[in-house]
Amino acid sequence: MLDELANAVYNGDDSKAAEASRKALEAGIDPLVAINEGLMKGMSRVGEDFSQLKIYLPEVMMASEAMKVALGILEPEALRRGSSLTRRGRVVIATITGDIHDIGKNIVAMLLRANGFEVHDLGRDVPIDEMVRKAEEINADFICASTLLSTSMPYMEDLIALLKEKGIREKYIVMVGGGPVTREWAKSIGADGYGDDGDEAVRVAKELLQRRGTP
Ligand code: B12
Repeated sequence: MLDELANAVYNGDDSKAAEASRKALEAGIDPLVAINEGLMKGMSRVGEDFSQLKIYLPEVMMASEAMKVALGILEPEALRRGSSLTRRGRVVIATITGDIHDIGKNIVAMLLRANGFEVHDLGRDVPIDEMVRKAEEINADFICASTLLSTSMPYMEDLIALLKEKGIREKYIVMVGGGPVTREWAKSIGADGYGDDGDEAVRVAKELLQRRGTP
């Protein structure tokens, strides 16, 4: 069944993606497992084949549409299951300036929500001053920035510089992630946390919040 989900994404088949998602839920598969071990496997095959020029942008767009359709079915169930958890922290998340990739950011946002975080998702191609403005407005604990484009990575560094310039760096836990972002690079720009995938993002967020002394 997980293979069916992966194949539906890989083939960019919306109706199969919807059907496989419903079947997985009916069969009692945890929606987070369906996402991580089904949909994400399909998308990483898309990524590999795209890099090797075995497929082109239209196929990638179809795959991301199929992934969104499937997430639309699996996500509400994942959230329903996580909704009994207590609030763990307030998060502002966005894909940073210049970048429209949002599948990974959406997954991180969804997993954080499913784990009890209050998530304010600002979308994609979001300027850093808008992220900071929102964080100040809602008194956030976290600012999370995602990018898949190496050309947008410098804006993450600018985000931290902007917080310092405003004298509010210590108010926020800054986490970064996305394809070209590495643990080492995150550390080098002074980010507080990094996650290779959504699961790690949640684990690190919980650890950082605990270290800060917030329940
Ligand atoms: C799908 C896709 C697209 C879709 C995006 C649809 C959408 N709504 O997101 C479309 C077709 C629109 C697209 C467009 C483009 N793309 Co594109 N795309 C991809 C592809 C195939 C998959 C990306 C993806 O969704 N992965 C699946 C998700 C689940 O993984 P993820 O994003 O990495 O997220 C996980 C982790 O990174 C982490 N994470 C993510 N964010 C965060 C944030 C935090 C805080 C934390 C802790 C963790 C975390 O957790 C996530 C969940 O596990 C990649 C190839 C690849 N190998 O990644 C290329 C890729 C990212 N694209 C690329 C490019 C160049 C482009 C274009 C510029 C192409 C063009 N010439 O127009 C445009 C972008 C234009 C723009 N201004 O943004 C390059 C980027 C190269 C680079 N490093 O700069 C890649 C790597 C392809 C390649 N090999 O060349 N793309």
